[in-house]
Amino acid sequence: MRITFCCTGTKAQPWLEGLQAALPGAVVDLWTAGAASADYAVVWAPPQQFFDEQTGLKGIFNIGAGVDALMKLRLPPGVPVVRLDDAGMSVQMAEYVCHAVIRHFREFDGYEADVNAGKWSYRKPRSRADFSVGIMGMGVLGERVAQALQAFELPLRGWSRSPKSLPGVQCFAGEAQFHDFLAATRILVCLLPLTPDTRDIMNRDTLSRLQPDAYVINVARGAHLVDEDLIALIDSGHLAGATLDVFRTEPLPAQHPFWKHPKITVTPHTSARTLREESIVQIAGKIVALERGEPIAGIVNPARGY
Ligand code: NDP
Ligand code: OXD
Repeated sequence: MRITFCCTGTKAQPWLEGLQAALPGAVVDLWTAGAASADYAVVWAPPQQFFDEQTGLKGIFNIGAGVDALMKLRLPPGVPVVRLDDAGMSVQMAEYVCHAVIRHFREFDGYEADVNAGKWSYRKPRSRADFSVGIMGMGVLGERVAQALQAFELPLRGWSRSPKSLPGVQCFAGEAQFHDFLAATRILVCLLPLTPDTRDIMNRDTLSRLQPDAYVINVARGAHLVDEDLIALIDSGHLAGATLDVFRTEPLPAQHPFWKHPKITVTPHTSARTLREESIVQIAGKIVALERGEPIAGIVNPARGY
């Protein structure tokens, strides 16, 4: 069995060694233009040429949860595309989102500024009931985030494509319930996949429907958010601010207003990193399962785009 590795922006050698160790019977190679076609591909944002040449693939493994970069390419028809299914990302995402929610709710950003100015000051405790957290995208990551947030007793709501029932979470589904979901949300967390249905989903209209003084946390993809609409709503006072981990252009360009905005916190797409060892175990296990003709989780539905 041949496995080809083509991951833009990723140090290849440790992956090649790890995959080889996990699948000792396989030949594991770094893809080069013109290479013979392999059985399985391990990829992150490969060029179109990769798929044009690799015509014998039986499976395509993406080393991330989001497959939006892959979905833009012409993929070989009928070949399963498999995304990472947690692989150590959900606990990181839970840490990141809980930190951002609590930092905002408890006004730790304000305390930090006060302390830096040498000020010993108190703020009036806020009511938990006023800080309903709404999670858009209740999949592998969204569910784990909701589970983690339950410890802090903030009201929780979740929105997904198909209806769900989760203890302690008020669940909304589909376009018909989107506005109701937004209307009572004070802290909005985006954990949607980027698809034609979700691109630009956080815009002037939808963000205006949130509770006054709402806060936005985007940890999914930059193209979910219309940047200038967010800034306009923060500057007009409708929104309190935002924590953003993902951007339309990454790295975030030096002149982008997000960098210096006093009410926006920026992190460099780091909320849930791909963990190499966990990912290799997952991918190798799924390759073995596919070879045996067994079903696997995490296959992308091309019609849905995630
Ligand atoms: P999943 O596929 O497990 O979950 C996606 C969720 O979004 C599902 O609940 C799905 O609904 C819902 N959804 C999809 N389309 C719509 C829609 N049109 N309307 C309403 N709900 C919708 O993905 P993950 O949880 O694993 O990952 C989510 C995203 O997080 C990734 O696609 C990626 O972009 C991003 N990500 C970001 C990282 C970072 O470091 N910043 C790291 C990892 C991922 P349903 O349940 O009904 O299918
Ligand atoms: C992912 C990411 O999709 O890291 O896994 O953004």
